[in-house]
Amino acid sequence: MPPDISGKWILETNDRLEDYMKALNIDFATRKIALALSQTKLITQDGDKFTIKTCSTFRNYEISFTVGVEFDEHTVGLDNRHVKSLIKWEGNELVCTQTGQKANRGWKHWLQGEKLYLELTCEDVVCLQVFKRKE
Ligand code: VLZ
Repeated sequence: MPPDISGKWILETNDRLEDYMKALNIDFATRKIALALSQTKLITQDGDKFTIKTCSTFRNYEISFTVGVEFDEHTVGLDNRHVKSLIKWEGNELVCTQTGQKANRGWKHWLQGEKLYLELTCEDVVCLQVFKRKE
């Protein structure tokens, strides 16, 4: 059984988010706003089907996917690129590969203790976010 990462999670710490956004060529103004804001992850998980909403007062971003099924992802409101995304379980980590213009792009989620971790990667930059349960 894969871990259950569903729920409402609030960002606690953020490491190298600005470098990650720079690697994606996100503009200065958007980076400054994004950095200043809190983020909430709303995750629903029903077997292999997931929805992950990344929410802030500035902008929201949502994906829905089935584990093991590649889909077209348009990163509207982030860097606005088109990528092919494939998400798989690798042990207890939920791992996404985003194939497109940017090399080495993807993310992974895992649970550790009471926390939800997210590593966001683009080119040589790795951003680490840690979330705690909300409510
Ligand atoms: O999440 O890829 O949970 O899509 C920074 C956004 C990058 C700045 C967020 C603020 C990337 C804008 C989130 C708020 C939306 C991401 C995946 C893994 C699911």
